[in-house]
Amino acid sequence: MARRLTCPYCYETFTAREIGFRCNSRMSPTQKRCPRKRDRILAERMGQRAEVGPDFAGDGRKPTAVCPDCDGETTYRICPVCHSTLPVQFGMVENRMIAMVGAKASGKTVYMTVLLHEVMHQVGAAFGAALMGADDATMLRFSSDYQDQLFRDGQMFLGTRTAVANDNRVEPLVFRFGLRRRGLFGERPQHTVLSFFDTAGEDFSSRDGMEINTRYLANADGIILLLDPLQMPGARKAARPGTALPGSEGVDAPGNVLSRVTNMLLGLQKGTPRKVDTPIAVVFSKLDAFWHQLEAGSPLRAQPPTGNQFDVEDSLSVHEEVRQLLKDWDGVPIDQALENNYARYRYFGVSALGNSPTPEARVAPTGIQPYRVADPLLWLLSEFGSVPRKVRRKGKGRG
Ligand SMILES: Nc1nc2c(ncn2[C@@H]2O[C@H](COP(=O)(O)OP(=O)(O)OP(=O)(O)O)[C@@H](O)[C@H]2O)c(=O)[nH]1
Ligand SMILES: [Mg+2]
Ligand SMILES: [Zn+2]
Ligand SMILES: [Zn+2]
Repeated sequence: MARRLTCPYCYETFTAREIGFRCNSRMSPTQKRCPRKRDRILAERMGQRAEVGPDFAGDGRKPTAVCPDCDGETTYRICPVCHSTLPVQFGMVENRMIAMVGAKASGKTVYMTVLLHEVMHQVGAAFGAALMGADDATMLRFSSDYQDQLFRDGQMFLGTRTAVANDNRVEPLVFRFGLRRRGLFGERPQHTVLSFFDTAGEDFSSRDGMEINTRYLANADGIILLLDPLQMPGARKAARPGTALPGSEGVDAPGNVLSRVTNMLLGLQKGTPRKVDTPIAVVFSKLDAFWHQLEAGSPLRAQPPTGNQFDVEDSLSVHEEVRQLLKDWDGVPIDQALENNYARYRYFGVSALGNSPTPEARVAPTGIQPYRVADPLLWLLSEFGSVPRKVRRKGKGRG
């Protein structure tokens, strides 16, 4: 059976052959030009109403095709299901979908924004990596809806619109992650297409919302589950005085979100029940509210190692430290649920902002000081084999 590819925009799957084409609507060698018009499927599935060239079928395994109407050659390849233009080299480079899930107000949107910003700047530079939007819409949307609001205007986000309220759509941000890797033939860039989608917390507490998210989760290659310690009764009381606490009305306990996601993933399995194989990064957010409680030698107070590899030993010590914290936070059931149901999980502790926002929902005057935000992504990339691992001690278990 031909390998199935997943569209980074709609998460539907298809074979390379089924990939379609879109005419570029330019003057062709035979002096014809296809008019642009609205693409009904693109409008319905992705909410995009711009006028575009006509779509046509061709052999999607090839990088180009000739338009039957105008004889012009096009390089625009489109998803056969949602008609989004696929990233350059789609099907030829790694394509990884990363789903971000978590309860309402757990910090998903803030975290995603800071994570992508960091990888585009500091982390990317240290890693010899580049991250760029795979398409104009992603670039525009990432800067105007996310980056500017937080980094330029210093404003927190309103709750993310639920998929149900958004015409049953989820709109992923699609990036190309390029890493210079030294190989046999000198340095050559290795590209991975990364698709991130940020859900609304409410989507995990309603059946309809859950259904829409099922396809996305089922086809995700990695999951980032954000858990907010400030929403855990055992931790809330230990938060630094003055921390902005999330309201508890309508908020799902972190353990409940995990159960819903787990039940859904297990429900998709056919045959003998086994553990979920999708790697899941279990990320505790807003760590800045707990630093005062951690011992001076805690790996969650240390600066993460730098370098251009994923540091396995450091990651495992953070993992163990979080597991210990879970005991104080009445989070042992979370640990058991992960151990029983997931073949690959890893704990992380991050602070996207480095400080509590002001009561006016603005970035603190000290600015945004991200802590360990890239760790979960680097772990996932190392699980995919897209980022090299650094193992210091022998026999220290799997990375
Ligand atoms: N102390 C602290 N608070 C944070 C941090 N990140 C987010 N918050 C707080 O958490 C609130 C919610 O963050 P969002 O990222 O909007 O949460 P969300 O998970 O996207 O919420 P929904 O879209 O409603 O599901 C923010 O307005 C901040 O008050 C952090 O790193 N530290
Ligand atoms: Mg949000
Ligand atoms: Zn044409
Ligand atoms: Zn698609």
